[in-house]
Amino acid sequence: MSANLTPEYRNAEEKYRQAKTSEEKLEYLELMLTTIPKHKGTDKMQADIKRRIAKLKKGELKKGGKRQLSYHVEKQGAGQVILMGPPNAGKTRLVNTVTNAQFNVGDYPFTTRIMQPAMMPFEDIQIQLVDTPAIHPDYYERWVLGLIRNADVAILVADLSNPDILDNLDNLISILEDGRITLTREFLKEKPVPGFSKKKTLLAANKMDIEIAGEHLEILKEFFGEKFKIFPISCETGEGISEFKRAIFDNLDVIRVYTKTPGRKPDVKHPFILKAGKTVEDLAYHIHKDLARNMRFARIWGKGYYDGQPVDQHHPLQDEAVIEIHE
Ligand SMILES: Nc1nc2c(ncn2[C@@H]2O[C@H](COP(=O)(O)OP(=O)(O)O)[C@@H](O)[C@H]2O)c(=O)[nH]1
Ligand SMILES: [Mg+2]
Repeated sequence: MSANLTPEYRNAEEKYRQAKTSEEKLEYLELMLTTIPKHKGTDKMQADIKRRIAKLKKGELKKGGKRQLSYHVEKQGAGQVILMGPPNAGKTRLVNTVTNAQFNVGDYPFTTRIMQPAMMPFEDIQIQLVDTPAIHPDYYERWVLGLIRNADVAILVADLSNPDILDNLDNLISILEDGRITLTREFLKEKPVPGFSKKKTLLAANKMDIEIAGEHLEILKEFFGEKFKIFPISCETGEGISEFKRAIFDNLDVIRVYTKTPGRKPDVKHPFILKAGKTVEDLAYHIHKDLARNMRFARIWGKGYYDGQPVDQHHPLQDEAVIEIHE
């Protein structure tokens, strides 16, 4: 039976052949596994790829497990947001500015060598930011791509003081495209094709305090203004930072919902965090599945409602709504 291999698979296989480190080999083996057509004719090949993956992973573990093959940051808070960008754009300084982190910032490239998660307080919740090493055609860590695929939202940090700003972004975007990651302006509704990711991305145009910045911002808007929402900021002066924090929250597409019991004040300290578009019933289920089953109706407080307005279980929730569920 013919295997009918696709160009994507052949490309991954070619890259696997050229790969020098086990990390790279593993990455391409995994890509081969996701791109290989799944039918009887490729059963043997699939098994062979899996065997090679297992062998590689085992070999790495034997080395003492110090050198991790894949990196993962456990999600915390209302969502995980990854920062990415060329060297010296100010990724780390931006993380330090909006969180309590004090990661190393340097005026030389590749100061950041590992991923660094930190929590950003936003009003009454916390959002996780993940700082990463730079992505540059001459050098980047392949595992950063894995982190980007996993994050809820990405922030692309551009350096307005750098005359190569457009080239740097183009290079980064094409590195990600090679890694089957497409950056998008909005969340896309359709299901992604296996092996490919689309990542909602905000463009932070940093270093607005530098003299040439305004000029570069105009150029940036001209070339990338349609592709991304652009947020001009400065970590030096704080310009645009609070609007940017708000935008991070808004773009996570989550809502905060507070619950109350009849006759008591709402619990404003501990919002439930749900995906936008969820209903009263989803909230009830989140609290306890019996509650979802037994609820008769709910009362709602919030913008557009009169206090305690009754709503049924299918009612969609909005950010900062207060809900009282009646069994
Ligand atoms: N003038 C100015 N310098 C900045 C700003 N943000 C970062 N920098 C500087 O740019 C350099 C690189 O910053 P860093 O956060 O290490 O960049 P990273 O490589 O992207 O993580 C450091 O010297 C920072 O102090 C900013 O808004 N304005
Ligand atoms: Mg850094």
